[in-house]
Amino acid sequence: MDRETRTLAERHFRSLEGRVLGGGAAPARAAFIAAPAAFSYADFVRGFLLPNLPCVFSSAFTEGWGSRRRWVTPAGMPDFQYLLDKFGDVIVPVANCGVQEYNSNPKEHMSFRDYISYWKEYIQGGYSSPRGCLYLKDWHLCRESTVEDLEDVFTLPVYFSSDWLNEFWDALDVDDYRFVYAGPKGSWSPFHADIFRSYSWSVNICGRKKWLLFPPGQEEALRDCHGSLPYDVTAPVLLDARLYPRFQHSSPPLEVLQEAGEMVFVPSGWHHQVYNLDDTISINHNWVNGYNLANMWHFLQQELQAVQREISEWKDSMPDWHHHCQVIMKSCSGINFEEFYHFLKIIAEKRLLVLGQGPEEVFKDSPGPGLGHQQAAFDVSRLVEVLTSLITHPDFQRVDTSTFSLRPEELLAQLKDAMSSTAAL
Ligand SMILES: O=C(O)CCC(=O)C(=O)O
Ligand SMILES: [Fe+2]
Repeated sequence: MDRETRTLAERHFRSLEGRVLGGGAAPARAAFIAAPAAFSYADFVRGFLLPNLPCVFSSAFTEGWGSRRRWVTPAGMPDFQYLLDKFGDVIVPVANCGVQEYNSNPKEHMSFRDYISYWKEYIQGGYSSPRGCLYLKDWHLCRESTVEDLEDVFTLPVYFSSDWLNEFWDALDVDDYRFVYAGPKGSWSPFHADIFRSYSWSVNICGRKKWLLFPPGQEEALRDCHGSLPYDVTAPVLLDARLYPRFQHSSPPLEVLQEAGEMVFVPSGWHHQVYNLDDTISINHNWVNGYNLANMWHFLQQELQAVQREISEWKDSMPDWHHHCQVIMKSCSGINFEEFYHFLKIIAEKRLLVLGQGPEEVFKDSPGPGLGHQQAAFDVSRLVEVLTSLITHPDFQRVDTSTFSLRPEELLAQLKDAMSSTAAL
């Protein structure tokens, strides 16, 4: 990140005064970025991260990826034999697209070998099977494969390289948000927004996808009379004004057709529904960084409020009611306020370390926007804003922080110190 982009981004967040990145109305079409050489990280910040808008990168951006050469036949189909030789024994999660379970699909686990036999049978059966349409989703390929098998599968595009979510999980070595999706023509993902209001990027290794994208807030008009969001935004039942009273006032989604090799950027909080138009394999990552951190924090506060509403009747009779709300939140949302603090702390400590180093050390291993001083300084400014809000939140004040290795107030003081010394960088 250069000085000018940092100044622009910091000014943008100051002008928001704590409000989160929104979406406004959907543009008529998503921007298409044709040439890697003509598109810098600063262009991505200005054009898409700050306004929180989607875009599509041409296949030239993924031209050199090993997966695009090795996983695909000359006819553009998944190379089943190659993939079986590499990953046949791996156990993968598989969703049944034809069965609705709440707003998602039930999942089972099977070997990749069994999934490929199913897929071939599905194609031979004219894209139909008594087993239904099965979709391999959320396969943690990176975590579950050897370094050799992953060699040159993909190269993380610089635009997505500031990724605190995966940085955090890598530091703990227990999870990640790097996925492979693979499914036949007709498989699809129901309407949703991504976990913690993260961004997503998605590359088709082979095949094509159709995306229906809704800017943040527009999902409100899609709620049914009980306030629930739909499973399928194209279902005819949405036309029934008694069940979906606001649907007639909703705006049509932004439609994106993603060709093989192309890369889609999904901004924070945009709901979406996705169809595989061909037999398709994609690599999808979820990521959070300084630009959508406040969106994540805002989302977590909403999640806690939802839990509190749900068990409000026990507020007076249940000892430790607030603590129970945090426990429930952790099991429903995967994270609670304490863990969010831990996430901020891990990233903050790494940025403080970078700012304590000389410029030669910092740039040694980080080409492109990497983790240079300007990026670390910007990250610290975002951490200060969100940590200040977390510390002053009444529900965080109820969390027992006495056993934490670093007290939140102390961490905030260190970050503020660092921030004042980065002003002149
Ligand atoms: O490709 C799909 O089926 C879903 C992808 C998705 O929801 C995402 O990348 O956020
Ligand atoms: Fe998604």
